[in-house]
Amino acid sequence: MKALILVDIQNDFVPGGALAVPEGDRVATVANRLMSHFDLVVATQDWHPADHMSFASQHPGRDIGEQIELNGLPQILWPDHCVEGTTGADFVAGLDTATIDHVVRKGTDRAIDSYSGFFDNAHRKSTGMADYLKSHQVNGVFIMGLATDYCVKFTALDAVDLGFETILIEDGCRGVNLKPGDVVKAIKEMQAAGVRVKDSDQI
Ligand code: VGL
Ligand code: ZN
Repeated sequence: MKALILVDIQNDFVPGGALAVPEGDRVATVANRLMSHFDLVVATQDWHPADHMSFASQHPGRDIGEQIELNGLPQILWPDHCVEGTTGADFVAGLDTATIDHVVRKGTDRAIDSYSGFFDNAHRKSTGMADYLKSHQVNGVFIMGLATDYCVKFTALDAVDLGFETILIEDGCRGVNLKPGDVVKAIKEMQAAGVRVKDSDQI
């Protein structure tokens, strides 16, 4: 069984949103085109409480984009984004949500970020995604969405670690590029870990 994992295709990550990823609005079309080719479609949502500790607003004197240490882990400070229940956290309007079989919400614990759709950044708590996929006999996952250099990357790395055959759909992703070259670096890191990279027209 093959699953399509749609990572964080939410209003705050597309132009006009709080943490806009350049061209982030392009990926919904790719997702809509691919969904019907899969046995199972799972979507993640970044879903933070309003006082999430990854928000620069929770650290007076600190700026967006700065790296701090948060409970022993490196943490980049972000603008307030994907606050639970807000429009910014909703799937983008153009995404065919009726075709999504299961939604996984992550980043719900104030004290720890969760880039991966499988685990928090300390790998302490699982989101239930792996169990869900395994209970549906999924052995291969195709991953796309936002952002290539954060949530897509860590979701793909965990998927490989968990033993799934993992394919990144490169044209279905866009990245933040906080530092120039971050997206290219992220793709190389994924490949080195065993992720295969394809474009959506090869699927
Ligand atoms: C993401 C930064 C903060 C992502 C989520 O979806 O890639 N990036 N929260
Ligand atoms: Zn977030």
